[in-house]
Amino acid sequence: MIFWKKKKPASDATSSTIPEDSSGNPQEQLQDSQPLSNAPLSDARAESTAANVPAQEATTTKVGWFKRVLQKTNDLFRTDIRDLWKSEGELVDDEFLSKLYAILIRTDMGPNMATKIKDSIHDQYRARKVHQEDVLKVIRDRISESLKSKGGTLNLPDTKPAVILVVGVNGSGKTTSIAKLAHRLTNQGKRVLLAAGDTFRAAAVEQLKIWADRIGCDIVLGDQGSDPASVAFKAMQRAVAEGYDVCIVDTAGRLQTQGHLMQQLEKIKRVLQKHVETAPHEVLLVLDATAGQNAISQAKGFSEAAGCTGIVLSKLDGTAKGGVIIPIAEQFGLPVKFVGLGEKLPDLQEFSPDDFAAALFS
Ligand SMILES: Nc1nc2c(ncn2[C@@H]2O[C@H](COP(=O)(O)OP(=O)(O)O)[C@@H](O)[C@H]2O)c(=O)[nH]1
Ligand SMILES: [Mg+2]
Repeated sequence: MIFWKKKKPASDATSSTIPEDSSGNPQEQLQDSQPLSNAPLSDARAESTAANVPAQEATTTKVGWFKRVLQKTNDLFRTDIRDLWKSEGELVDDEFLSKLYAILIRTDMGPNMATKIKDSIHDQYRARKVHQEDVLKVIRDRISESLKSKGGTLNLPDTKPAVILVVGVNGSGKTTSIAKLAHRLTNQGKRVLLAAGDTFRAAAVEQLKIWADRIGCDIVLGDQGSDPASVAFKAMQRAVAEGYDVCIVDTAGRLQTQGHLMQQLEKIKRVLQKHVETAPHEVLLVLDATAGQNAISQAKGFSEAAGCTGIVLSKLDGTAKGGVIIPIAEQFGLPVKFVGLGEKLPDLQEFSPDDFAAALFS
């Protein structure tokens, strides 16, 4: 077991893009580490200088931010919807309604929501001429209304440490989301301790360690192949002893069908509870927005088995089907707490139904 203690403050990170570690050979490890070869991690210099207040975030509104990353969906939607109007006002008949329905479905919002919207337009405008702005307003209103209770912020206790367990399938964006979350909490003045509980791959531990260094937070590491529950144990011991505000535990990717891995998750939870009875306070399920609705639906059983309390929907920037958040919020019965909108540290936003609807359907 190695305790990784960040020595330099985050503002100093420009002097080194790669943290030294106990192996003494960080370069070699980097070459082995698949996730470390991507741009955001190799671009530490540029990012770490901007980490505290990213220029874009500081100068754009939340709607603007959503809009920028949901551009692909918004572009497609706007082109499609514009094509519905041959003249300024279009007659709302069966043909119009079925074309509108098809456009809505293409955003991946799912048949439930698309039907609700279609029915609203039918009820309000049937056999009358309708303007584009009127239809857009109905779409936005119905979505905002339906997602109203589906957003949510982190539910952390006042007592220290708050404990967040992060779960999901391989490659869904768990480790990156943890880094973004730790960055966010650190910027709010909280002392964050990370637990590198994905001990399957050395690269996974290394990946989180590099993020921790860049953020300027501490991390507890386990050796590759070691029991993730023992990493959780050490991390909790330290979080309690040293008064950390938040402890975030990374885990290896798993499927609900992998019984032994689900049991391992239970073991991790029990270990967390040994130190703090009420832990974990959040079990965040990270879902990949680009995975498609079916893949995401399959995670429903997982979320129930793992006792998830909220969703982080990652990679929303990478999809032209940004509407997918709607069926997810409907199906899972869990609040969408955050959305991932890119690979860099500031690319995590609290999910706001109104801002989302405004950005996507305007
Ligand atoms: N574009 C984009 N890429 C992301 C986002 N979140 C994660 N990724 C990328 O997805 C890949 C897998 O992420 P990782 O955090 O390692 O997944 P894990 O296996 O669940 O821990 C990495 O290349 C990340 O950079 C996001 O919000 N947007
Ligand atoms: Mg990972």
